[in-house]
Amino acid sequence: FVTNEPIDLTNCDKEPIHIPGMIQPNGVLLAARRTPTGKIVQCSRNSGDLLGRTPDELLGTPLVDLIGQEVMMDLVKRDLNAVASSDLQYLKLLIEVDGLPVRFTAVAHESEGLLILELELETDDNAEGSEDFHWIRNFFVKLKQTSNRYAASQVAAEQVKEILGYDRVMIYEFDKEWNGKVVAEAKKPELEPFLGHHYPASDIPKQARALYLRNWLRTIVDVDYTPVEIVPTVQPLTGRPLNLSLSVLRSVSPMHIEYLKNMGVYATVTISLIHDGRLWGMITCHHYSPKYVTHRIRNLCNFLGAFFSNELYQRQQLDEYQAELRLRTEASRIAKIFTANSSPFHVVEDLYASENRLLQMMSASGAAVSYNDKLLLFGDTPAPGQVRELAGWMGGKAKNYAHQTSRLSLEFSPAAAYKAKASGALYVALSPGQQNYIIWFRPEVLQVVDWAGDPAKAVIQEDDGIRLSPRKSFEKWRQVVQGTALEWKTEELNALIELRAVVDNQTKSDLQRAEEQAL
Ligand code: BLA
Repeated sequence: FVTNEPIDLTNCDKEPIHIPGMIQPNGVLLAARRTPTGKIVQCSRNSGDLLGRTPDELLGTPLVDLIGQEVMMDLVKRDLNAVASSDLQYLKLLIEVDGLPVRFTAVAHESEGLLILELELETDDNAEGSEDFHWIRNFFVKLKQTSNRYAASQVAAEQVKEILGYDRVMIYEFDKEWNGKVVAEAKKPELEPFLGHHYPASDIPKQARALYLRNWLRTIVDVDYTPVEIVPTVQPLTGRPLNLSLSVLRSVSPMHIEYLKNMGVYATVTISLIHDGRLWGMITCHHYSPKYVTHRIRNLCNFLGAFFSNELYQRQQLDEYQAELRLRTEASRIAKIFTANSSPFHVVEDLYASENRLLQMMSASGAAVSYNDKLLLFGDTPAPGQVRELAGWMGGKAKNYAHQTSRLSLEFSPAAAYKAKASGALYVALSPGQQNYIIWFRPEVLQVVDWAGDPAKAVIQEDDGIRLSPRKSFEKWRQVVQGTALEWKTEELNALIELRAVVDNQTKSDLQRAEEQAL
């Protein structure tokens, strides 16, 4: 998707972010042919600063001259494809710079046939080993102690914040349309909370999400950096710019840099949360001044992120299973109201007594029950006439006695009049002819969502017509989700099966009545 169009707010998903031709300045990038004597064919312009050798001095010379025989052989033999995402290994190198030995840490990967080596100066890393074990143990123990996925997310955010020494760490979760929500947050107390904030899918464009599936951890050390060019621009094997998809130094999209600047953020670490080949969320970390994080700590966070992602997913399966059991019990209790009571009067009485149960079981804000030519309304619902009209439409759409939508007014236009109360509707028929039914309602998402803090305070630039700020993002998200409610969950839909007993019972009594009349 290489494009020559200028990139602006309308086409960010076209920006070829994997081939910026530049890196961040906190390291040097070298590209060489992957043979024991392979020559350096591309390098970043800052090589003189860090390695004491300018690009002119490096280009065309064998990489082995710089890094030594042993490391070079290792890199030629190693399976570099495995290094990409989650591999914990990085190299430690001693390179002579202006006559003195200097320590570097480096990561290597392969890009379209070339060996890419990215070197960063080694910083004080003394605590290695025992510290890591301490972090890992703490993380595991604390995660295990939590009882649900939000508590687990909170622990992950707190632990990562502590490990990184960052100002703010958020767990950001995508919905089906790739809009996102901050589901857990650990932050310095004086910072404005972002917990519960929603953002539109376009804040993290499609090609970026695709890239983050392959490259699990990224960092920006200082948003004010001056990008460093890679020379020459074109990689010799492909005739195209060097593909930096798996690079750790890749220069970041200027669009995203602007977004961060507008938020007042100076440094970020972002860790992909992946399950079954799907990016379901990210750990996004913000620091309000420039901050370098060592390879060791980045790798540790990458590992803990992968562990957390897996752990959370397993829990979710368990949570869903338990939720379904609970829901089925609730649903069969509701079913019994209809099947066990002999008189319609008692049915109605019991229904009124079960109002809370009826609403809570489906996390609904309103419900309507039509029974025996009566329409009973619970909680927040459209007017009786509107409910009857809606029941006609939903009954017509029903398959297996049920129909659901979480975007009612977009599918059934009369519902626009009451979309605030009912953008989600879940219908189940209680009699074969559908005279008896229940409809649960959920409000438009916009009615229930708010900013956890004062949105105005999260704004840095507002009146410049630029949308790249959290406040403008929130507005965009509001437009995107207009007329929609929270989705009905699989376990909620599955529980409806318990209400089939009511239909069966009704069918039986109808048959009985018919037989009695026939006698
Ligand atoms: C990337 N946008 C991102 C990333 C995040 C966000 C987390 C990944 C950055 C990384 O991995 O380093 C968005 N960050 C957020 C959100 C929060 C946050 C929502 O902390 C909430 C708290 N972004 C826009 C618009 C465009 C855009 C309008 O908002 C396009 C015009 C582009 N975002 C954009 C691009 C990237 C990005 C191109 C990829 C950056 C890169 O990896 O080079």
